[in-house]
Amino acid sequence: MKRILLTGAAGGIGRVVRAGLKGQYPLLRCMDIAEQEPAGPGEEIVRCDLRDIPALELAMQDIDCVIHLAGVPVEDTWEKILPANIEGCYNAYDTASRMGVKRFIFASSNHAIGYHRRAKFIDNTVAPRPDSRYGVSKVFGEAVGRLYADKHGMQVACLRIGSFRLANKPEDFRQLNTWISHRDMVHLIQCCIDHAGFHFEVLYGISNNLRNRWDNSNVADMGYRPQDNAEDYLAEVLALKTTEDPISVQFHGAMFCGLEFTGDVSKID
Ligand code: 15L
Repeated sequence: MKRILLTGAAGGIGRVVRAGLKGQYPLLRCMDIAEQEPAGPGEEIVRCDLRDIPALELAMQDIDCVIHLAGVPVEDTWEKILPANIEGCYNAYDTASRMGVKRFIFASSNHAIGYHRRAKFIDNTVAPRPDSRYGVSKVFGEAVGRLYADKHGMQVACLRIGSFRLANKPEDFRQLNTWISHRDMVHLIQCCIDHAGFHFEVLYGISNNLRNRWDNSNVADMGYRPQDNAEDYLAEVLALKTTEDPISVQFHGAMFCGLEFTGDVSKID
């Protein structure tokens, strides 16, 4: 994998990944709908909307591997999720496949499985249980990935990212199990780029956290060896005295689970 396209390169994770991959591959083409820092050596800058297919085709020309980070990164209205995370995500996979891209790394999220009870230690084979419209869009992105892997032989890795924070440290008690550091995030993506070959993988994007509640062991051969541990920030996190609402605290997806909630918590096993 030599020629890499990074979508969402101007976003929070995108900027860190761009910096981390700089100089590692012959080409890092950085794409976003927003303005970006000018291209450095080995970089190209592309401004492109995920709904503009001809522009996407140009962006994906001669690309070996797409890292698809673009999209709405949190819960939002359906009017915003639909074009970016559903239509845009489909366009990214479909254009990549038609342009002969061999590998696709999709930024999924823990919110694809957010309504699993936090008391349960879960692995990457659990059924989808989205906790939000955003979570539904991540389940959709994983499903499209499965389709393009099985039907078209594209190698697809879906990263269920936990809590990536710009400050590069956990910011509440839950993040002691869901946090991923910047260097572990870059390392996880590099493992997916550099791997000799795979079909379809789902990995949790978390650091080596003592309180980790997500089991990545069945994808150990992806080479992911996280170095950071949220527990190193325990005193700082406790001092923040953060609290969670009574619904969110019961589920892996936390804050998105309590949002707009009108259901019956006892029915969510
Ligand atoms: C996510 O997927 C969001 O992008 C992020 O901002 C947080 O909400 C994070 O999950 C989390 O669960 O902490």
